[in-house]
Amino acid sequence: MTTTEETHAVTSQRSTTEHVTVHPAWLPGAASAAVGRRRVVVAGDGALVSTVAAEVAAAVASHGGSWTRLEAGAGVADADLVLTIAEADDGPAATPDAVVQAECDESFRFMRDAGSVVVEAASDAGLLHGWFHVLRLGEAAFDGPDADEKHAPAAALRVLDHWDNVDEHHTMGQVERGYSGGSLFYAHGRVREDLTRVDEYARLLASVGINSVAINNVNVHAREARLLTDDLMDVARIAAVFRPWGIRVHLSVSFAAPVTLGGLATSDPLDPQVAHWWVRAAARVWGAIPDFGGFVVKADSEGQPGPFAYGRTHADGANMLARAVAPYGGLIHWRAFVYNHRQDWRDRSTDRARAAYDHFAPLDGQFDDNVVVQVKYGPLDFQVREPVSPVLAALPRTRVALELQVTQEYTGQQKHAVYLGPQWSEILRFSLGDGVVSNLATAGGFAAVSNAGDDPFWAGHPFAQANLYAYGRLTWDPSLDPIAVLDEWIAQTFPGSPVEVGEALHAILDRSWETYEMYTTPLGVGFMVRPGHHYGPDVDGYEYTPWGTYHFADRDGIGVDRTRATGTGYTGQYPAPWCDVYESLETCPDELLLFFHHVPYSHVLHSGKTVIQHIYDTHFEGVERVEAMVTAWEGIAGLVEADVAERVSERLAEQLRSAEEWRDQVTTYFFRKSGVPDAGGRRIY
Ligand code: GCV
Repeated sequence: MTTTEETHAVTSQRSTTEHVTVHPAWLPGAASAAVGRRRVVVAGDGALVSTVAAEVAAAVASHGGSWTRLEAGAGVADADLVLTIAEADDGPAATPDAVVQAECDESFRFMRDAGSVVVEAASDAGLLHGWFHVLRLGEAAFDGPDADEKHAPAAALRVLDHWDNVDEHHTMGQVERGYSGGSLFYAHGRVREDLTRVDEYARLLASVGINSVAINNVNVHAREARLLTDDLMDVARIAAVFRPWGIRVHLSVSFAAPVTLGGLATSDPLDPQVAHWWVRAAARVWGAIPDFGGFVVKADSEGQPGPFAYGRTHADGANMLARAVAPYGGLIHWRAFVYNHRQDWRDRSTDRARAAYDHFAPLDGQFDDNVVVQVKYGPLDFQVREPVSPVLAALPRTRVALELQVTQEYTGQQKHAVYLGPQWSEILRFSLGDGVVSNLATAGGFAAVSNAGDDPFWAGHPFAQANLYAYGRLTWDPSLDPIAVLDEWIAQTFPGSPVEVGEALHAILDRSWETYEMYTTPLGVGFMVRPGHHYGPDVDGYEYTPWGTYHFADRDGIGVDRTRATGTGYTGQYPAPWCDVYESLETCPDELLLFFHHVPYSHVLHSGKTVIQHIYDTHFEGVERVEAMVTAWEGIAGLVEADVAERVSERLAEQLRSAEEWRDQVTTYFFRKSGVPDAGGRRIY
């Protein structure tokens, strides 16, 4: 059958929803041109094979090719591209229609023989990944030498968490730490009727291998809690939109739900009535959404309820929930972000960085198999520079997910162009015990806070789309070079652009993470942001607060002594060699010096500069680099679409203003504290 009858709509051009013209991100119509002009065969059964078929149908309809859909195992006709489910010895591998299989084999094989391509997958999810691989390669899929490659994700879980509130008027905004307008899922206090953009978003996520989303804030307020009850059928509508893209939906739930929603007197995890309440809740949820993914829980953290109130451990809490969802193959993503947010700043012995390890390391081996302990990449909170969390090495008998932040809470809030691929790559390649990735790959995976919203550019800053793209690509294959990933994003987002466009985008973005670090908080000390919204400089903003994020700058020096010898002992949470590397001033890397040590301003870094001169130099150079970004952009702005040009220009102007503000406040603050003049004699206020 050669057909265009598939019902699923495929968006490949700018779409217009609710009077907003939406940018196609990295999947513009041009992306499908190489496939669309060829003869394509799609063979096999399964819900996601139908998605692939619809994609192929749309591509050939736009570009003049042809396509055929065959039964699994049918003799394959002459074709340029065959997308097929592999014949398994023990029966069909495809998932049953309309249900995304949990943790199936998502791999695919890519074979090229004299310009003809066969993509073969064990499951329909794998075939969808294979399809997007071909789309990403474009003409290059068909050019080049014969090939036979196996592609498989590094880990089973590749999740995006949305910190979306249903309530548009929430004090934290509709999307907590969201910089891209309102929520994609909710409007006017309820789930949107029109989920067209959710469908487009799901396609973007599927194209980079994301297979799960959590659709509400981990801070679960009263309105959001009702997603689990009154609004469950609306959640089912969202799940139905994600399903054809191989993405399972999760909900964040409140540990106190048996009390707040169920009217019980307690949410003690060892109380049988509480366990029963969750068993019934799970039965309701999976009854409505058979392929529901599971629950995300932020417990005993920043005011959220948890098992501590009942003298129970986090294993007690997580396992009680895990048992309720286990019959359905559900997961509990239990966050390790647990610390005392009401500490006394006068108390130098309490170290927030220690908290997650102190709470969770003793529980290793006590969590049920369907609990995934979700660990932020650093011990504090998504700072521009932190050491990799030692918790990732402390739970060898636990499923663990590494949590990253695509939304740029502490990295410029999508007003600043900051490509985070290099940061994530550095974390993913860091060797901690057996290596972060091998620890995660066994059974865990990756989660990240999404940066997407209902902004026409999805992410506020058009360049922030690159972070969403890179999160998917790097968690599928952490060995990828983040700059090569950026190159992929540029090629797909600006197809057919003159070569200068790509060059300028690389000039702006390749080292933008480092640039942001230069003009903001120095040498790993962190924070120095305005309290509350976390944008812009305020060196002492958190210094005398209960949040545990201090720099301890005085007239003589700066930094947090986290050594075993004289400080909080945090270095002792690391396995060898890091416990010693970080302990010693001789071996501690410059970029983390102030995270681990309190040193005088005159301390000489490995770079040969004093700490104070490093602070001056990096802040002046950081601003110069932003000026160079602006110049690079001005050179090509006329070569890209007008709305993109306008948005980027406006954001770069703000980045420059803000970088100057950071430079002037930070250099002035440390000049006033230390009394040491800048050797370069530059203007300090
Ligand atoms: C959703 C940081 C953010 C909070 C966020 C929290 C978390 O503290 O500032 O907005 O809460 O992390 O990860 O739970």
